[in-house]
Amino acid sequence: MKIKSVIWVVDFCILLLFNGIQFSHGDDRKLQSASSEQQPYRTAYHFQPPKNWMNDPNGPMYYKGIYHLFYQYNPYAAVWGNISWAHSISYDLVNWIHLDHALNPEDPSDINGCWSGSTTLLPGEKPVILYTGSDTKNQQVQNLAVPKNLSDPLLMEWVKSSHNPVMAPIDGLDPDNFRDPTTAWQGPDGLWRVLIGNQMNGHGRALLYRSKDFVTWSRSMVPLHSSNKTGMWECPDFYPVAIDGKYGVETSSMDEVTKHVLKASFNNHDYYILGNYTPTTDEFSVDTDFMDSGSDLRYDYGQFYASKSFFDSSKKRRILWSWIQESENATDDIKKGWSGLQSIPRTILLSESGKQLIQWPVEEIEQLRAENVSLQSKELKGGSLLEVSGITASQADIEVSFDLSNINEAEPELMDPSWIDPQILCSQKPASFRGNVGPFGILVLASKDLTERTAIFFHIFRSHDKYVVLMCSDKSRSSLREGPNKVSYGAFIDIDPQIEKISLRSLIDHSIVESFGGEGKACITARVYPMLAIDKQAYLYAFNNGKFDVTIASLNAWSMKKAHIASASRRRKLHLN
Ligand SMILES: *[C@@H]1O[C@H](CO)[C@@H](O)[C@H](O)[C@H]1NC(C)=O
Ligand SMILES: *[C@@H]1O[C@H](CO)[C@@H](O)[C@H](O)[C@H]1NC(C)=O
Ligand SMILES: *[C@@H]1O[C@H](CO)[C@@H](O)[C@H](O)[C@H]1NC(C)=O
Ligand SMILES: *[C@@H]1O[C@H](CO)[C@@H](O)[C@H](O)[C@H]1NC(C)=O
Ligand SMILES: CC(=O)N[C@H]1CO[C@H](CO)[C@@H](O)[C@@H]1O
Repeated sequence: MKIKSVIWVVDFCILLLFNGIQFSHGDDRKLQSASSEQQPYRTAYHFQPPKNWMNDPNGPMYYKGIYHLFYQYNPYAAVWGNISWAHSISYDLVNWIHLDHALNPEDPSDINGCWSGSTTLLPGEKPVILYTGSDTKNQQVQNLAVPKNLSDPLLMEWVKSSHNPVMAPIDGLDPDNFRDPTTAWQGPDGLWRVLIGNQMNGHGRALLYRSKDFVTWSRSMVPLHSSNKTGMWECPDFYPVAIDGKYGVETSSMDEVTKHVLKASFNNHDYYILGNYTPTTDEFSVDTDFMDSGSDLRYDYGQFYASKSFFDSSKKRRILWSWIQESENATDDIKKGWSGLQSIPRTILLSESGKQLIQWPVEEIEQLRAENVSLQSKELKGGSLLEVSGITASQADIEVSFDLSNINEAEPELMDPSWIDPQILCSQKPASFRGNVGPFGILVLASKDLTERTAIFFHIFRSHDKYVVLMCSDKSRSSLREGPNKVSYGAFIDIDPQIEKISLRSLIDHSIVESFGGEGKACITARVYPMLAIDKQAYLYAFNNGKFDVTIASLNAWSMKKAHIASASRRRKLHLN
């Protein structure tokens, strides 16, 4: 008798064992095996799907030992459309496995798209998703979904509620501007609260809904907050931060030693304000409001939008994810077959001053650090350039700090920084500008001949009896190509250079440079598309274009290894006689 042997063949040869499920590098490997000449802009340690369009991060959470990230995804093309919730999991926020989609647009309440939303962990560790659906009439509604099998830590399958939609644009709400539910929090009366982004008469507001059971929701007559000075608020986020600044705080925690952060996405940026929230009355009294003169608090002053935070109970920290859009056009995206990255996840804390947030890449990313170079107390003469060699400059993590002994020579021309747009100042005084104390900093993704380079630098000005620290990310010379957007970004950093070192950390990954100035007080993310400065042809320099000398107090730079980002393999069954 012939025995039919059954063997399992996995699509590709690299296997990871993950809770007994087999995964392969599938599409990723195909893309990577395409030469880097064809894919010079794919990243090595940022989160991205194997192909196609990705935008907002959705519903990040930590559940039974696993980090989950969902995100807005088009399964069919590298442009926005047919939006589904893609789903990936990780043990360490660095290495990821792509699973099947959690939500697809196939029901009346989301047939035109499963748009952004959040997860909430209900008591007994029961996760639920609230998300925006675009319904049969293209109206925005809010929907509920729950895991099919709570014992599955991967939460592979989700079931949409038969009560959907659970919130509809009734009573005069604009059905085109009613979206992006936050993670819910529970008040002292036991009711759940959630915010929905909305606009009224062209202005942004965060609607407040309450529910006992997550299914029946009623809208508070008063929004949690609104503003006359902005348009529509997308992707609101609302969470407590500890005043002692050491740990993250769970979203429902009503500890009184917190402030609350309200974030809203508008004008292509993620703006936030700080204030005091009173859970018994749902009043939110803000310290300084959105667009108030003299205040411009943004998570990031570069390319960074539609972010979302979550509380990581395993390490008691709050983590922020964000969509990092391309700075090329759709034709370029279609050609490369993909569009969009996620930022390196960042921890968020309140600064000691209580006036702003501090962000820093999650510590796990440091496991990718490989060879390093290190410099201490190195003088950078006015007008000098120093090559930093010995690492892979296209895929690197750099930490540098500067001492300024000539600070009193800073140009005295700056008036009140609250009336000056730092972004304009950075384009008026780019890296090539000859100042006094600055510009000094680093040139990344630079070609050997320096015709291509992205400069991240500081420039110190004197303003009355104080010093003002300007941080710039100058893309004006980032590529010889004509197409990509090359605006410069800028921010003022709230530090006193007389007593504090000027520090910078930059994460460089082929087409992205994420920079953290003043130990996370000002962050600037830039997307760049060099033609020459790719892979081994990328160089790193420190520079000082000011007239006065500065000192590199210390510089540590590491090559970064590639993260493992794999797809769940579809196993094929072969029958052999
Ligand atoms: C639920 O998930 C657990 C853990 O993966 C699995 O053992 C169990 O068979 C699943 N139950 C169903 C009904 O699929
Ligand atoms: C909006 O502006 C009007 C005056 O134009 C003011 O009375 C009102 O309080 C403002 N509302 C908010 C929320 O700022
Ligand atoms: C740099 O690498 C050397 C080994 O080559 C190691 O001893 C040293 O600790 C590393 N320095 C840093 C700052 O990681
Ligand atoms: C997109 O940019 C490329 C250069 O990168 C240019 O050749 C093309 O004409 C642009 N397409 C559109 C539609 O703007
Ligand atoms: C494959 C697929 O379903 N594509 C659809 C994506 O959405 C557009 C409309 O936005 C449809 O025309 C496509 O058929």
